[in-house]
Amino acid sequence: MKNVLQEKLRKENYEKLLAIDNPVLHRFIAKYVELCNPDEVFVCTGSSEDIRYIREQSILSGEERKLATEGHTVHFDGYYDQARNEKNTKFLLPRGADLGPNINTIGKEEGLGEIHVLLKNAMRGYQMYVCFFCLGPTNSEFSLPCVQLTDSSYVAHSSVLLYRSGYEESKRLGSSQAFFKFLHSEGELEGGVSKNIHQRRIYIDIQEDTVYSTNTQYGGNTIGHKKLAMRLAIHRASKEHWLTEHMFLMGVHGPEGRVSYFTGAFPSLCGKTSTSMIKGETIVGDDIAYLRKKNGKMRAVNVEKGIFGILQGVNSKDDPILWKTLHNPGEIIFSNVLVTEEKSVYWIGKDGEIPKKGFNHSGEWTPGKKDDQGNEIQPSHRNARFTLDLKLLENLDSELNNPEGVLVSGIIYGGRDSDTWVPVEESFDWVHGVITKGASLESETTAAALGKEGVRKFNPMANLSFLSIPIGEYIKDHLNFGRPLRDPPPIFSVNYFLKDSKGDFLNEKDDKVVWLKWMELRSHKEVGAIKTPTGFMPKYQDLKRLFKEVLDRDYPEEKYVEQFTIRIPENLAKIERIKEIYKTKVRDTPQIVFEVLEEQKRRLNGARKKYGDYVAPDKFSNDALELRG
Ligand code: SPV
Ligand code: MN
Repeated sequence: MKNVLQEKLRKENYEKLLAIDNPVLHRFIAKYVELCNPDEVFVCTGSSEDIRYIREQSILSGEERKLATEGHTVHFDGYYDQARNEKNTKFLLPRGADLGPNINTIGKEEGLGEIHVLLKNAMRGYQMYVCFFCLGPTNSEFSLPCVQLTDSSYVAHSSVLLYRSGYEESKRLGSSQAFFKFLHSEGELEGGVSKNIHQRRIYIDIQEDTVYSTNTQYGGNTIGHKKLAMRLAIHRASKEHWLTEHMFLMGVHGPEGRVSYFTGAFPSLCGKTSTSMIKGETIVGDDIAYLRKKNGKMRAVNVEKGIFGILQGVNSKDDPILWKTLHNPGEIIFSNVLVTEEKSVYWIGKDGEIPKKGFNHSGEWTPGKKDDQGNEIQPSHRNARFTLDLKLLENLDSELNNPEGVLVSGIIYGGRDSDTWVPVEESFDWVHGVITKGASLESETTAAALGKEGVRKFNPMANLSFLSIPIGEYIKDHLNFGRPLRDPPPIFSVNYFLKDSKGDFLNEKDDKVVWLKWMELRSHKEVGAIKTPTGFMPKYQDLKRLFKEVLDRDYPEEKYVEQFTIRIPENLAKIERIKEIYKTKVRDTPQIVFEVLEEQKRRLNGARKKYGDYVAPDKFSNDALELRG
C-alpha cells in the first residue's frame, strides 16, 4: 500500500505521513487515495504554513470568496443541500447486529458496496486534503485522534478553524492509537456545488470507526469531526463508560469571583449557542462535550475549539459579543448568507434593512424571487452559519484547553416548550433528573401559522439524531454514569419558550442569565428552593434579588406566579406521551424510567386533588416541604 502513497504523493507530503508511525492509518489513506484517485494529495500538519495553504486553496478553488472585511469569506452550499441529510445518514450494520427501531441503518456489505462505487475516481481532477485533528484537548484522557480525507478546501478550512490540530499528537502516539477516520468527497460539481445530491450518502461504520460522506457540501454532513465523529464517539463512550453529549459548556460566574461550569443540551435552534455566549459569563464550547468521571467527580471538555453557529436572528441587542466579533476583522467563514454589492453579509433577523439585491445560495437575488417550486426565497437560508475559532471571542473561558477538563457543577436540559415546563427547575436527584428532564426532553417545530403551536418532537438529551446505540441503552448509560459519583451535579431544566394563554412569551430573552445565576447558587446550596411535585423551584425573593442585581430590573410577584405556576394537566399529558414512547418505540427501556414517571404522576395527582389544575409554587411552601441549604 505504501507504493500508492509513494507514487501519488510529492516527497514532502509523503514524508509528513511517514512521520506518523501507524500502518493502519497508512493503509486507510492509501486505500482511498487509490479508490478516489485525486490528482494531488496535500498533508496538513497543522503548521501555520500548511494552514495558510488550505486557506489560499479555499479561495483559489472558488469554494470560498473574499468579503470586504479582512479575513471574512463566504461559502455557498447547493440550494437543496443546506442542512443535515438525516434520511441518507445510515449506520452500516453487520449481519446479526441490531440498533433498535429508531436508528437508520443499511446492511454493511450493501452500504460499503454502494459508497465505494460512488467514491470511485470521485476526486479525479481535484486535490485530496489529509488533515489530522484531535477531538478534545490534546495530551489528555479525553483526546480522540482523527484523520479527515476530503476533496473540499472549504471542509478542510472549516475543520482547521473548528478543531485542534492532531498531527503532533499522532506522531507522539504512533501505532498505539485508534483513529476516527473520515472520508468525504463533494462528488461531481456543477456551478461549484455538488451536482448529484440525489446520491448524497453519509455512511457510518461504528466497528471500524470510519465515516464516508459524498455528494454533499453542507458542514453538518461533511465536516467529519462534527456530527459524524459525534456518532462514533457516542458508541465509543458507551463501551468505555463515559458520555458524548450534544451540550454546550460554559463558566457561570458566581459570587466573589467563583466560576462554576455548566453543561447544557438543547435541540438545534433552541438557544444553546446564545446561552453559552450570554453576556457576563464565559464560553468553553457551544455544541459537543465529552463527560468523564475522575476521582468520583464529573469533568467535561469541549470537543471542539470553534463555533459553527446559526446566524438567523443574531442582532446587536441580544448578542452583543457575537455581533462585535462578526463585524471585526478575523478569520470567519459565512455560509449561505446574502452577499451585498459592497461585499458585506446579510442574514434574516440582522439589524438594519433587508438589502434590495445581492447574491445568495440561489444565485443573484432580489426580494420576491421564487424557487423552482414557487416558494419565495428568503435573503439568507434559515440555517445560514458562521464558522470561527473561539479565540476570536472576548468571552472565551481560560479553561478551554485544560487536559483535565473542568469540574461540572450542573447539567441543563432545555427545549422549545410552549405550555408545560416552568422556566427553570432543579430535579430531586440524578435519577429523577436523567428521567424526567433529559430522557423526557421534547421540542416543538416552529409554528407554521400565527398562534398555532408547533409539533412536539421527542428528543432525549437533545441527542436523538446522533445516537449510535439503542435509546434504552443510552438512557441506561446515563443512569449508570451518575451512580458512582460522590456528589453528582444537579440536573436542571429550563424553558425559554413558555407562553401564556394568549400565545405570548412569558419571558424576556435575557431572563436566562438570572436562571443561570440561580442554578449556580443552587449547585453550591447557597439558596433555598420550594419542593414541588416536579422538582425544586426558585423562591420568589431569590429571583427578585437576582433580577435586580444582574439585570437591574424589577421582577413583580405576579410575573413569578404566572411563570412558575405548575400546569398539572399539561405535565400529566407529557408523562403519558413519554411513557407511551418508552413503552412502544424504545426497546429495553430500563424499568426505573416507568417507576420514576409513575411517582411523578402520583405527586401531580395528589397536588391536583388538593389545589386544582394550576398551582402557584408558594402553595407548596405552605406544605412545609421547603428545602433550605
Ligand atoms: C446542529 O444542527 O445541531 C449543529 C450544526 O450544531 S450541524 O453541524 O449541522 O449539526
Ligand atoms: Mn449541534
